[in-house]
Amino acid sequence: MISTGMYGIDDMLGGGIPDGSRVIYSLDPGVDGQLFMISTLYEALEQKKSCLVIIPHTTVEAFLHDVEQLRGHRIRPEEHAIAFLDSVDRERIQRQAGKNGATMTAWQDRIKKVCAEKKIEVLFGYFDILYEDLGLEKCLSLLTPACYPSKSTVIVEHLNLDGDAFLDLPEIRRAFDLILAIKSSFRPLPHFNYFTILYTSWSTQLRRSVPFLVKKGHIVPYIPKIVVTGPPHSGKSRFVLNATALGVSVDRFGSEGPDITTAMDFGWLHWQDFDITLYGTPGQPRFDAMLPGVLKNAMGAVLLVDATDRDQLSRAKQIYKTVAKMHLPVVVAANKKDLTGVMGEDEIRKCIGIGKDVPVFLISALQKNDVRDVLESLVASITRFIY
Ligand SMILES: Nc1nc2c(ncn2[C@@H]2O[C@H](COP(=O)(O)OP(=O)(O)OP(=O)(O)O)[C@@H](O)[C@H]2O)c(=O)[nH]1
Ligand SMILES: [Mg+2]
Repeated sequence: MISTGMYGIDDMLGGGIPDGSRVIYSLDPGVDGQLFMISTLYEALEQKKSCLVIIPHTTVEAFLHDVEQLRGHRIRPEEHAIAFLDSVDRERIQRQAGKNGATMTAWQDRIKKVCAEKKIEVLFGYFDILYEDLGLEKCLSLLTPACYPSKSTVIVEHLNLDGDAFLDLPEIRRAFDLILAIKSSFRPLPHFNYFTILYTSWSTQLRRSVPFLVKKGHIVPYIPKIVVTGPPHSGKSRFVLNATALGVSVDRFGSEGPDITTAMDFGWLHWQDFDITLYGTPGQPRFDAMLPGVLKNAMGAVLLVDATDRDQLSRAKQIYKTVAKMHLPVVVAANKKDLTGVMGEDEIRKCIGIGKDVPVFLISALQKNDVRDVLESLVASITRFIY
């Protein structure tokens, strides 16, 4: 198993990339995705694997310079088991092959030779320029075990100018064990980048899509906004505080009672390699006009209801309708399960009109584990959402 170098992604893949797999990191034009391949390369070197990097578009020195710019520190070839085939090799291969169309065989021979001499375990290929030289079909044949020891892992970065149709081609599905597409979208946030695990040959999991940020040379899965909403006194502030490492609540002690939220609750958490920001809304009806604005650009919502308070259910229903209109992943948390007079899930579902596909959790917002269960479910829905 080799790590992608991005631990959140390893988790989604069931621990990493199985040895001997063929992987494609497909980048949409303009998307900031070069760090995916680079992160995996750094990780493989860190694990002391012997690596071959095929960079027919550039020289070794230029490649090392670019990688240093992206990652923040330099790969020192003398300290690692790393070999290169670069633009100088490409010229040499083209010269040797001449005009008799033997370029593909020349590439195969060259890769085979380096793999054997250096006992290559992981092969990293930047093949875009070779499509022009060889065409797609021949390029894919460079990925077959005829070229390298069958236990080696092969990872290819590809600039995808042909859209999803290319990744759905049967020959692409056959050629790779993992297809990871790196894309950008304007929904729900302007200019956000995300990656999608489109296909893995070793599991039948649903496709997952995860927004990410680039932070200090690393890919960080990122959920910029989850909204926690619900009727007054349902436990929103408590939920946000117990979910997060760092949270603030703008409350006041008013004539309406203690701890009434009069602005927002904010919380930040780093969890399962995700950076997540939570926004808790104030529950008083006079803040209702805020809700659609707060939900704008949210990636998911938690609706908290006090499971002991029947009088608040019509209010919860109203809020649920507003949330449902946004077509966001949503989870309902029926709170205060530790108190007496708790309603059952069926009754809550019926009174609020909760859709079948929306999970309902019976929780206590005072229990951190309960709060994390709700978030885990919501994050899973968010990553399965098609942008
Ligand atoms: N027993 C019990 N009390 C809870 C639970 N969750 C919240 N509370 C209490 O319920 C009260 C309201 O909780 P908050 O988190 O302030 O509720 P809120 O939804 O933020 O309230 P507003 O901001 O005013 O709408 C507080 O006294 C909490 O301590 C729970 O699971 N069990
Ligand atoms: Mg509050």
